[in-house]
Amino acid sequence: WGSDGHALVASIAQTLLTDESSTFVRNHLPWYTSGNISMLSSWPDFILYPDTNPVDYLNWQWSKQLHFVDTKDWACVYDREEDCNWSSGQQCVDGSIQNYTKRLADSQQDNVQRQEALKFLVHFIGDAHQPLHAGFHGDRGGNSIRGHFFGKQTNLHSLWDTVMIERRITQDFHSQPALYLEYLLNQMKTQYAQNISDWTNCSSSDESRYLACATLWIAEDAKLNCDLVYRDENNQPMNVSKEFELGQTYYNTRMVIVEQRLIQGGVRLGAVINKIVQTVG
Ligand code: DCM
Ligand code: DCM
Ligand code: DCM
Ligand code: ZN
Ligand code: ZN
Repeated sequence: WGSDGHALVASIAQTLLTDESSTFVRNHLPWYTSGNISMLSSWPDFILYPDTNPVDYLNWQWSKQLHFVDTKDWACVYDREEDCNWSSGQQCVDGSIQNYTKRLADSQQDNVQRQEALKFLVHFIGDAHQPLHAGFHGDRGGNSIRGHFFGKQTNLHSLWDTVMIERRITQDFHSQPALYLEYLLNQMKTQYAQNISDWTNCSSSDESRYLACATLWIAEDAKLNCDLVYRDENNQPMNVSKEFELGQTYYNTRMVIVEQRLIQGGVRLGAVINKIVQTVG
């Protein structure tokens, strides 16, 4: 997601934190945030680029691949052993979520390490819910699929990261992300109230022993990609060899999914932080 998406996921999570968790995040973030997890939710993107971090961006390039994973083909299946470089250190969004939940829960880690772990975790649980952060191998998560949205040049990844969300906030919420947050919180409490306990469960997955079920979330991304993300308004598959022309129909039908994923990401991030704080005691 772009900065709006990450801030929304973090703000949704913030409303679900227990009192103990609120204190915990305040103690594991810089003082100037007052424990507001959305304030540094885009920090992992911010450090990567010369325009936002000219002095130091080269030192953070190792973390670039932790934002996503590529699946092998059009099978809509995520294979964690193969797709997440399991043998060479699990350098993908799935492995990084497992890694940073463990570090945050580990009181042996020093405060600098745990602060960094919290900032990464808030961001990566968001990215794990952007379907194209588990895109097909060979199209750079949709960055290589170019085309037009309402006549304006963009690519499929940016469309899902930022363009659709910004359009929604501009058109329906007076360009105010805070009003959109209120709307999403209301959706969470009404439309999706029945789903929350499912979403915070690892269900049948063998991940229940972990603090976060990232493998399951990424499997959901893979399925969404085949069903909806990589399909145009006539239900035809999209790929790098052809420019797309998308507008109102794609926007209407996919925005519902964007919103569901933002809410899911927020609900799960809140639950994971609460679980970590319980574990630490
Ligand atoms: N970004 C940036 N500077 C760049 C390229 C991208 O600040 N030169 C930001 C824009 C998006 C975010 O990174 O908000 C997308 O990051 P990702 O797709 O890794 O989540
Ligand atoms: N920063 C950020 N995201 C923003 C705006 C600013 O991550 N949207 C930067 C400001 C500081 C840095 O993050 O330079 C704070 O991180 P640290 O305490 O690790 O230096
Ligand atoms: N990205 C992705 N999958 C890839 C490559 C990149 O999801 N295989 C994401 C990470 C960034 C965005 O796309 O958020 C832009 O990447 P870059 O800055 O490498 O162009
Ligand atoms: Zn992205
Ligand atoms: Zn990211």
